[in-house]
Amino acid sequence: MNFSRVNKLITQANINNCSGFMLKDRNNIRYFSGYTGEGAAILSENGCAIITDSRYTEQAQKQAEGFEIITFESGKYLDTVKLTCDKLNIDAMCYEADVITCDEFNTLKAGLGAIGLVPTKAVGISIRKIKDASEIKIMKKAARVTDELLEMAYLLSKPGVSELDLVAELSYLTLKKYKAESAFDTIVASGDNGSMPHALPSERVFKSGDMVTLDFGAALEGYKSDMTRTFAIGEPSNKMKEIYQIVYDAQKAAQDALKPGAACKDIDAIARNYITEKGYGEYFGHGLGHGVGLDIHELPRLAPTSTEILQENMVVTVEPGIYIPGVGGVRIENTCVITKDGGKALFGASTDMVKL
Ligand SMILES: [Mn+2]
Repeated sequence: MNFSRVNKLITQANINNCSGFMLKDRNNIRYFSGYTGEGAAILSENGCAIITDSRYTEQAQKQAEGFEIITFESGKYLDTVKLTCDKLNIDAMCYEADVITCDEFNTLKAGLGAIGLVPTKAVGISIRKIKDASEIKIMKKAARVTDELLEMAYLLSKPGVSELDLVAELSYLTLKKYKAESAFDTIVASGDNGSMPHALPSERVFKSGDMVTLDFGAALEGYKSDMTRTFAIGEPSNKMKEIYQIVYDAQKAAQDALKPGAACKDIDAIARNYITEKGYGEYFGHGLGHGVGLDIHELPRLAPTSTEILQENMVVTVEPGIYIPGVGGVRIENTCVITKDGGKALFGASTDMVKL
């Protein structure tokens, strides 16, 4: 059991006048217990438990060291949760109001009788904002895999290859060569498809003169990396070169400004103001970046409305873009760790324009 993590969660329960915390979010359960399967986790000062069904009993016993593993029988889930709370002397517990459905809540409330339920939002993910040394180590490893996959993407991308071909090849290599998972559904957007920031990969084939946006990442032990590069097949148009240079400069300026104590909205503004000054503000609609970890989108957010301050050992993306319908788009993204000396990209890959 990772006592430091568990104690932080129990402290949050206490602040909410609760003696226990119930987790349903799988990445929260994973972070606090090590268990990666389905079920619920209940954490308290008097002990911690995983409640699951027989498909996962053995796995939970292996993964969740220090947790009591309780297998519920079909139809007995609520009874088992209630018995576990009684056993751990929990009279009120926090739950993740932003994770469970209304239906789950109503069922839980009806089944738990006098045990109080206190709604909380984003507690687990807030604790997860600051990464420890073991997390940063595995994220660096995932980033190196992503760097190598990018090199292979460059070798594979040529006229006649389709967006879906590239997605399929990268997916296979991720699993076969690196025993890793894809961090999320890979985005490949070529030519004028590039104007859609999250375009669905299609059967469109690359043509000479295209720019191709590739947004992807490898995950190891659940920890994700998030990279975007926009590269050229042959010689792109002058317009696309102009846009590339603006996004490149915006990305670099924002990344260079990362440091502990900086306001997330100010980092966003560095890139956004630059792109606006160059006349493309209306073509950059999304936030500049987001935290990354077990989830691909975590806290903090780098966006105009963010109220958060960067701290050492947060891991965030910096990913400005310009997207022009009928023309195409450019996005450049690095995942960066905040160190006391500033932000450091986890990737080795250059953000210079690559022409294949
Ligand atoms: Mn991203």
